[in-house]
Amino acid sequence: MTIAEVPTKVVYSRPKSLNDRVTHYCPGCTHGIAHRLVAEVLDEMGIVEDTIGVASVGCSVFSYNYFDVDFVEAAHGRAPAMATGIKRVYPDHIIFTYQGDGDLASIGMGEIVGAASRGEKITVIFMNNANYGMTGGQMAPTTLPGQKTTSSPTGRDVKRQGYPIQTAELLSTLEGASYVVRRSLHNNREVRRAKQAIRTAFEVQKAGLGFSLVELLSTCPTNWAMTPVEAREWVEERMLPVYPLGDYKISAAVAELNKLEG
Ligand SMILES: Cc1ncc(C[n+]2csc(CCOP(=O)(O)OP(=O)(O)O)c2C)c(N)n1
Ligand code: SF4
Repeated sequence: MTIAEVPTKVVYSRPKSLNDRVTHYCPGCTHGIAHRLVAEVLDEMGIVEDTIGVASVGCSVFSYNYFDVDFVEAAHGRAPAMATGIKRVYPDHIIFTYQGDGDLASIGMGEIVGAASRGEKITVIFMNNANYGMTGGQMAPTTLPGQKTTSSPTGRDVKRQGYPIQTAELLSTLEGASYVVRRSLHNNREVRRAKQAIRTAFEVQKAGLGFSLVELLSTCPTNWAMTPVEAREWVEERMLPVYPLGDYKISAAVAELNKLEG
């Protein structure tokens, strides 16, 4: 048997809704993994033609280059407001925002609280990498106590700069939120669990059940000054205790939907 005759089975290929282009993300950055998971879900649900993404500022500002779906770009923090408007004009479309922690939990905190409390039928993918990645690694609302950043060179002092904002926990207190969970991208098992959550978040929107958000603990090896492997270990050792993974809000209707889908 020649090599050409050996039977092969493709088990891994590029999702159709991800464009074939060179990434601008740093080696070891988990933005790329999150993009892939979202694209896999859009493909599997067959909603690519009906989906509109809203990009935010931050390293993922160029996410519109990677997804082969309609996309708009929002000003800093305004993605949930823009997504709200689009969803109201196109209620049959699937609308998602893709936002970093600087974007969502700092300037955009009012926008996300408003959208969640109103129960807007949008899906939010929220990347928490504990700093402002794109602009050079400054302290973000999510920066850990004691964490050194370019704007907190001696470490975040909670007496001066306050405590980290736990976004999933905060938003889960709002009546309008239907599905709010936190997952992580630091190892293969958690990546699989993250994909399942992203799928559920989009299913919630498809079923018209209201606001859904998946917070994803993410790496920023460049600004953390770590190797990709060290960055993953840092997520596990340092971020998980401050940001426990879990299901923070699952409305009764969403629980019913999950049961139906097994
Ligand atoms: C209104 C406004 N304020 C500030 C900025 C500068 N800015 C651009 S990206 C960014 C940081 C975004 O960081 P984050 O949302 O954490 O995303 P990451 O780059 O870490 O993925 C900031 C402050 C801006 N573009 N617009
Ligand atoms: S700066 Fe950080 S968040 Fe931005 S692409 Fe690089 S590793 Fe990712």
